[in-house]
Amino acid sequence: MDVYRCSLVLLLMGTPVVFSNVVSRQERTINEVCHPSDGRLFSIHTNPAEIWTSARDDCVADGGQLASVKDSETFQFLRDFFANNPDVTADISRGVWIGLNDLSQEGDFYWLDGEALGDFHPWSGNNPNNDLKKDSCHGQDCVQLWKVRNWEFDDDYCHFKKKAYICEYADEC
Ligand SMILES: [Ca+2]
Ligand SMILES: [Ca+2]
Repeated sequence: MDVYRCSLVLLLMGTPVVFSNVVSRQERTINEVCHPSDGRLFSIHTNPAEIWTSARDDCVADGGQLASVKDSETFQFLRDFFANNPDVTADISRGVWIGLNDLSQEGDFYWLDGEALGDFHPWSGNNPNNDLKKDSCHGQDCVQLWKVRNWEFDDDYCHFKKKAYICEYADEC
């Protein structure tokens, strides 16, 4: 590990968060869809793509949070939504961030509401693999859904991969 480079990265990460790319709520579009049973509105933000931490902050600034996908109903619902909306699928071809991460402790995945990853965890292939190839400082600590992996969970690089992201807003449907 290159200690100097890692220190520099950490220094940059410590700078104050600036909400310069906050995407304000738009009128309901094809990119917004109601959860079938729990009242959540999912809003799929595709432009601009964001690194995970910026996506997380944008959702919060907008009154929501990066989406939780804690059960098979929600997971299958989103997959069906993507399958039925090819325009959305095209916009999220590089994957879409959700609110699951192991930033605090490697291998311990938590949702942004503080709940630990439960029994439902449709990891794709050999994931989570915390691949270190492109970021030996951190590995992969943030989770995406990606068509290439059949929309199953995949840990990816939080700090430089820019992707679309799903915000959820409680009690909006
Ligand atoms: Ca990790
Ligand atoms: Ca991975």
